[in-house]
Amino acid sequence: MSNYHIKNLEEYFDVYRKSVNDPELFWEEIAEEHFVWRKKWDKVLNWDFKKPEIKWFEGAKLNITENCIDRHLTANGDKTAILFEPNDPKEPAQHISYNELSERVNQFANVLKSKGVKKGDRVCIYLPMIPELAISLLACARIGAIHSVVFAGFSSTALATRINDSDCKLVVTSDGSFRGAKSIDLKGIVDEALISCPSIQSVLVVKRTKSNIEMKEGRDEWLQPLLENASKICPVEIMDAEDPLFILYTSGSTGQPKGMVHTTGGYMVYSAFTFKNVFQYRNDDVYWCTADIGWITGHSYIVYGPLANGATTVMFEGVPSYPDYGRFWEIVEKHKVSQFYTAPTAIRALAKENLDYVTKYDLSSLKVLGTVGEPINEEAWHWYNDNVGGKKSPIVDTWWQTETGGIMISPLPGITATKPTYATLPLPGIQPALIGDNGEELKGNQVEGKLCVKFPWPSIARTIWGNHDRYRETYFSAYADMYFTGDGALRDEVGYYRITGRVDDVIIVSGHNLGTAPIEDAINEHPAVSESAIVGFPHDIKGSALYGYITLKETGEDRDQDNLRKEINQIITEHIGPIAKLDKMQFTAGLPKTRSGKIMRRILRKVACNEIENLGDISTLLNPEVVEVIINERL
Ligand code: 7RM
Repeated sequence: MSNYHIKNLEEYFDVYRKSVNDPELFWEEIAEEHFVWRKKWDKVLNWDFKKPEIKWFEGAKLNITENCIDRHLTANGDKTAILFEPNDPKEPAQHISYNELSERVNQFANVLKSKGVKKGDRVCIYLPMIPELAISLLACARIGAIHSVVFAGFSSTALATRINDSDCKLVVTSDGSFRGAKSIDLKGIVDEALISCPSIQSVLVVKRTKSNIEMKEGRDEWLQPLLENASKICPVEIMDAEDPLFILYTSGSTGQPKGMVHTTGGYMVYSAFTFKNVFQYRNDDVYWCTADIGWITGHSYIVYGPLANGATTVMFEGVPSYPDYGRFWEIVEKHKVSQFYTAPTAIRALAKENLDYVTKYDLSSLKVLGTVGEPINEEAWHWYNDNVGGKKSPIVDTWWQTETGGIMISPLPGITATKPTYATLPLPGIQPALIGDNGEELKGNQVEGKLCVKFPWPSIARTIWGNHDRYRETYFSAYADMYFTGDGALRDEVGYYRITGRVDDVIIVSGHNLGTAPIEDAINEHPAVSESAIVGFPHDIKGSALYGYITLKETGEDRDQDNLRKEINQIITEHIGPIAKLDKMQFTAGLPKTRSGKIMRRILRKVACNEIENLGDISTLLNPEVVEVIINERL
């Protein structure tokens, strides 16, 4: 029996048991049956969390693009691999078949080679959500170059920091990008960044917006003419399973981002296996993940996981609000999307708008809904379930991290009974542990602690680029022999996990440890409240006191603020107790967020503490403009 595609709950428990009892045998069978290897491994797993060192499929040889492209060509060459939906609904969608993808990746790979890019070189990709973005990842992978995608909403400073950290040789960018009604001058941002990036030798520019840009002689070249002259055949570079596939930067507790390094074999196996199971992908399904490829979700679940399974994966260039708030649902109807994967922040934003934007579209093609990136609150979960899924599409609340490479805890749709706000059960191969205040593992159910993982899985990041010490300190030093996630979680009476939020977000008020997440959950239950974020600030008597930033729904905007403050503290008192009442409440039009929808509490904390001189680089935010408003209106 193949363990690869789990079809019912009994099978899940059976497969899970096998994966824990003999992880090496379990992953070996999956790797063997479902992927193309040029040479098999000598050893399935070698690991030591103390060093830390983790190696999967050592000795094996492969190329991930052979698995994502070439092997599908004989039987499925005409199938759509990438379904590109442009920003402007009037521009036609593009159906890129596996055959066409193969040719375009090979041409791109040959262009990279002609620029002197070799195995192990780092290539920075700074592109909007256009087909060339996915193609450039695969082109790098084909020749063994390590891609480092930088989200094309980041500033020149953030871009330069990332290019320099890993000494990239080449940048792929475009003239500009379309985002709703706006267009952004990407090339100008690259030019500014490159003033301080000595390692960059060439810049390849995709023409997208046709805006006027400067091309630096000897460094910059338009990509399209080079592609047209390049061969459509490019033999793969044979990679070791543990050769790096990509670097992806994630923000840390310090200003310096962490370049998480993912390697080839294990990442491929795990991203493909989890894609198949978490989305229960079937041959004719059209799958859509709305994330940007500049985020790990896009790497694993727009590009590698779906393509390794021969799936049709939608790439959307635009935003959910353009030309109106019905855009997501219009696309679902138009392409008959079967699986739809998005972030809670997007759901909350859309839930604020008129329901007509949803109901006017036929969403009957949907079979599975997914969320990722942050805890989903109960209200948003129900809105998604009722109005998008029509109460018939299971919601997979998927918990994972840039560091984990793939989904770790999630329901299997139609198999695991869902429970709002719960990520439910660990996927096969994942051995979570909850750790108590004294560093002890909390066994049994109905416990709450810090979320760790006791055993390696194939797609765990192997190091931080250029800083293995930081890797050890951040993830392997808090608890012996465990990977520490930085998140808190509880396990309920049936063993379901609920992620409660980052454990760094704890505030001690008069000696009481208060997590920000439960307080925010309570506040968000107020009918006038859209979102909230709590931080601590110094207080003479309590040590720390609570400062809340609260955004209101449209219906709440004309409410009397003093009354609202009283009602909100009343709800907090009911849910948690008077100790958790807020000393200060600032109503604000928005909260500063990362591109994946995570609230940047670091900034809010500084504002609450009046430390507004040194906010660090805020340009990586989705909405840096709200910071100034928050500063000006601080209490
Ligand atoms: C995939 C991704 C990782 C952090 C993680 C959590 C939070 C992600 C969920 C979640 C509750 C979820 N990578 N997080 N998914 N919290 N429920 N389903 O998001 O590196 O950008 O972020 O995101 O805190 O540690 S990430």
